[in-house]
Amino acid sequence: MTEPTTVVGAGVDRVDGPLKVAGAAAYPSDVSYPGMVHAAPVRSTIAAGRISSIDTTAAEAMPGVLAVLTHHNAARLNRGPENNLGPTPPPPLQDDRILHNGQYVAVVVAERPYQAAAAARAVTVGYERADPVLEIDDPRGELRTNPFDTDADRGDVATALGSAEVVHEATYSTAENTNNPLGPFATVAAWDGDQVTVHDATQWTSNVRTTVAEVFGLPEPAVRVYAKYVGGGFGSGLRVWQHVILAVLAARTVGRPVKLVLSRPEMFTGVGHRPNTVQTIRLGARRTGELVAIDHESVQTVAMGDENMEPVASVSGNSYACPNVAHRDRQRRLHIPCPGSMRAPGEAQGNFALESALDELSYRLNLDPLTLRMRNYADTQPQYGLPWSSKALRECYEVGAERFGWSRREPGVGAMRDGRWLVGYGMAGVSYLWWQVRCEARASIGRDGTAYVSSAATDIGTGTYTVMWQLSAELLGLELAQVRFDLGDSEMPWSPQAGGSGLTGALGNAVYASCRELIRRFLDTVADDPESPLRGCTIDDVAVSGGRIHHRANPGQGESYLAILARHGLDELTAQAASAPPEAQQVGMAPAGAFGAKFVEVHVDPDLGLLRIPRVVSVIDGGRILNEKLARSQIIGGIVGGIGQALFEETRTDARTGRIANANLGDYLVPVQADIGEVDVVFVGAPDRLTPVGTKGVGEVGLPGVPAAIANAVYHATGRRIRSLPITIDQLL
Ligand code: MCN
Ligand code: MOS
Repeated sequence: MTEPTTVVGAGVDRVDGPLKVAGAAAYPSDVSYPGMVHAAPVRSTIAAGRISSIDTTAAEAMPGVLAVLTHHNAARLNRGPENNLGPTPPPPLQDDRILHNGQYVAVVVAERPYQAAAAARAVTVGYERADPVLEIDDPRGELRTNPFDTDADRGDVATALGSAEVVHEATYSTAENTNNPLGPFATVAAWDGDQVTVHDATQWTSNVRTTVAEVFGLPEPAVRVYAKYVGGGFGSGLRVWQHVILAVLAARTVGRPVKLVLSRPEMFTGVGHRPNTVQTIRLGARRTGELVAIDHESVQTVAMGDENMEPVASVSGNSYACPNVAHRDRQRRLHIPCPGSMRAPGEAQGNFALESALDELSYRLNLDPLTLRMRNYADTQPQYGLPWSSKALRECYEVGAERFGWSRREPGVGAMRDGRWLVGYGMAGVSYLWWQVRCEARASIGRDGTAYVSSAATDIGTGTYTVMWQLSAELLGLELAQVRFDLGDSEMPWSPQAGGSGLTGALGNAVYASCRELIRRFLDTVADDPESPLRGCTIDDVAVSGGRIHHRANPGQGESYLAILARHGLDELTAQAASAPPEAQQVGMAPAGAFGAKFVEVHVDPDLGLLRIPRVVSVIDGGRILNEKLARSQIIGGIVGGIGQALFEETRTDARTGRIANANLGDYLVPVQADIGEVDVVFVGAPDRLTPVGTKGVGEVGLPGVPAAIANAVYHATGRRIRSLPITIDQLL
């Protein structure tokens, strides 16, 4: 339909950049209403047991305090709906049970934020303590088998392992990590009769609407949710957490708009985290390197009374051509805040185990780690045997090896040095899962010559506004300046979450569908118009450029959108359409997510245990890239997150009280600028064949593989195999 233009693909600057730099983009915590008051939660200081008493009289008497809600006086609420990420967290303040340290036990509403915070500290809670279950291997915690229904078994793993020429078995573990988006999560709720408006730091406005409606027993149209700008989420904004419900409840109770902003410590207990894992992998191989069996079992942690969807071991099902594969996930219920998605959920942990195990196998076989991956390359999707909708992982490996200088790698452990530093080269591959769901968009063109395209989607810092603006311009044959793309309002056409690296695909295809539908509406308008050079044309006969629809074969024969509107006395034409994820079996292809090859150089000071990462090369097949500049930022962010997971991030829970001991950015370490060396990001591959726009997601694929490549490089440098993340100084001394 459209001629390719330079609009898409180009490194267009963020359309929301100037607003953000100038402080003019209103994040949910910036939103204000006349008469607005403030809420502050009170959190449990024990991990398990019951509330035996709760005294709010002192708090209620404090200046500015309007209400203190506890399980005694809070309204009974419904639990929100299930969706493709699992159930909604249970509503807060419904009974006296304590299931984790940091659980909300009350919420204070006051005129000023500091008054609410002070009064929250004056609420006195008495507890009846029980012994908390806090360790992943504590048999008192229920061990859930196949909790996601993703366990799979192909071939005969036991027999293949029994007869394999080489078997490698090891256990790997990853620490609990906490999402720390820069923007604190905030909810502003304003009721007007039986209608409520909610501004929320969410990755999914449509879901907040459905959930608030269900929890408060409202019809969906009574709820409107805005998330125009979100200060990051990295998965923590996928669910409707309890503070959102607290804010809406508080606003209804006091009859005033309420703002609730989480503090950083509250972020550690209230908006999810990446669960820790213990994983056992067994690989069977021929001496020549061909894998004959993979067995992967993962145990992860989950909360009491809540769920988290996070398949970890399934990475082993789709990554390599291996006839006998079994993978199993297990979840241990503990008295901890509920985990949730954190950038590359499941994959971040599973890939570390699998790609570390392969590296170990390569040394056993005396094979180059890259050669081992190539030897087991999955040309077709290994579980279903279908051809991939696109896969340029081989090219990722080749281009990455070339740019990194992998051929300069001395195979021996400890063989490379730079002065007193030991030098190590490590690599890992990533085969990211595909995720796409239905999405809707609306497009219109009016008499001012501007196209307006919208969807309820969110831009959590990724660049959704910008790439959809570009795509709309291309699909309608307009300049960027003639287009407006808007999002972040649940009244707009329904959108799925910015999650699973799937929004660009889902929304891009919805924008494609709605723009095509809009062009059809223009063609319908002139179908019998004797004055129109487009009369009788179908969508397949035409192309668009320069604000005109014209014959594909003869660009001179056509007319502008404006001419059509004017001649027919129309103010505008509008079309709404949806994308639908294709059925793999129907299209005869296995839907492919992004692929990546990660190469890392480490320097280790053997006397001091210092570990430096001077270089990372990341080559990504993301299908068609809509904006190289933004997509590169995504991969760089993923690399930084991967370095965080590998070297720094670890949420520490006190074994007695279940209190998170490092719930602040002073004690919870994340990488800083000085920890990041040279970062080289390259995109390879071709548009994916599954959808018209041809994109694959890149929001997460940058992260997995980095921790394994680092651990593998550390082994190459030092001969120490670190099987637990994060890698700390003491492990290197
Ligand atoms: N993009 C592109 N071409 C493609 C695919 C993507 O140019 N073929 C660019 C676009 O700028 C797009 C961005 O990459 O906006 C991410 O697109 P996509 O991979 O589809 O991911 P989503 O839009 O679904 O965003 C969510 C994803 C996830 S799941 C997490 S976790 C994550 C991530 O994005 N959280 C982020 N990246 C983040 N980046 C920021 N700044 N903040 C977060 O919280
Ligand atoms: Mo991403 S962790 O799926 O929001």
